[in-house]
Amino acid sequence: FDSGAVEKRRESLASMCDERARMLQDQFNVSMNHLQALAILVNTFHHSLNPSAITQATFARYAERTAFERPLTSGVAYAVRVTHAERDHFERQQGWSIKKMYSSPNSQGPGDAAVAEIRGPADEYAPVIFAQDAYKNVISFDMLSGADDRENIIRARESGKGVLTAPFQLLNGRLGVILTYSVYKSEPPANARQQERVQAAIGYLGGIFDIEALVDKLLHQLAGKQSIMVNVYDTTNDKPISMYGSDDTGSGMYHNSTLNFGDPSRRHEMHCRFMQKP
Ligand code: WA2
Repeated sequence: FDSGAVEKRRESLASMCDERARMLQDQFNVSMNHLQALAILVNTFHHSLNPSAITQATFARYAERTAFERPLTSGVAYAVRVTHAERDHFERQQGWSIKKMYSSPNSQGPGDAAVAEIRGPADEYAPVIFAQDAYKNVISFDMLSGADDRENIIRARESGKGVLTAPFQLLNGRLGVILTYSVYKSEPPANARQQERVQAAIGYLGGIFDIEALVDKLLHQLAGKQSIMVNVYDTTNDKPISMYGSDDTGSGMYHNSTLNFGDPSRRHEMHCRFMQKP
């Protein structure tokens, strides 16, 4: 058949796919910037004031009213650093005790590895103290007790940058990725050593990205949504993890657009196909 027509079709698929990838990336970037601003807000009005000017109620209200600034997130949460020596005092002050995630011995969740790995008293904890209403069920849970959250927190405080988990099953059962910014007692210089950053860390602000629901909403806003099929993958490891879409099989042409979510240690791709044969 007509090779000119095939070429046209290929170009049209490429441009639609690139447009969607760029749009997703922009929305991700906007959300990420606002999470960084929220980390600064918590530092300024919680850690740097005595008494703190933030309560769960005011945090939840502010987060809800500024949610439009973080279009790909379904919520935000803030976890504070607590050493083992501070634990009793902290728990009495809060009126609740620090809980482990995925603590059921029979749970089949992604956290099982973490449960086996972290036994007995830890030397430090990262309990959530503030959360947007949709995630207030995570308040009091130690974010260092789940493998994905733990790795993200450790990378965030060492790097001083926004870092991203792979997609994993959240406590609410949904698939999500978490973007974390560390909060520091005093902002380390840009060239600070890793160890200085780790010592200065006092808390961790996380944005919860509900990729499935929010990418769908985003793509529906685009014309021609019916004509192409979109899949998003975390391709950091050998085995790609699906973040959005289903049934990425079928023959025929497909286009691969790269996505940059700002964390250099993770890779993402968008794959697009036409729904119909020409
Ligand atoms: N937030 C909500 N649900 C979750 C979750 C989480 N982490 N982990 C598993 N289910 C406070 O990076 C710091 C939020 C973690 C931030």
